[in-house]
Amino acid sequence: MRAVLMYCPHEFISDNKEIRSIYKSYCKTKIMVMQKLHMDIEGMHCGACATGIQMVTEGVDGVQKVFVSYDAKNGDWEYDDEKTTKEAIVKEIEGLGYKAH
Ligand SMILES: [Cu+2]
Repeated sequence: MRAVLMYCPHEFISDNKEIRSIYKSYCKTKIMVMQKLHMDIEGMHCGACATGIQMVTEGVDGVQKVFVSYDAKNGDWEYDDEKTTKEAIVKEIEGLGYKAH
């Protein structure tokens, strides 16, 4: 089943898990706030490396948005922290032979 992303009109985006859970219980709207993750990536040697990391991590269940930059040697992810973890995303990247931290 695919998650539907809806933002509550009363809600503000917070990185704080406790604040988000308070909002989740308050609001009648089903809220799914994505966890934001920024990591540096070591070992990329061309744009295809970035594309590969992007495609593989997009395939992780719960990952909603990915942008990997070869030029900046880093990436940004948005994921549902009830479905996946930072560790799971890192594991996929390491499986391709890169380091992410
Ligand atoms: Cu490459």
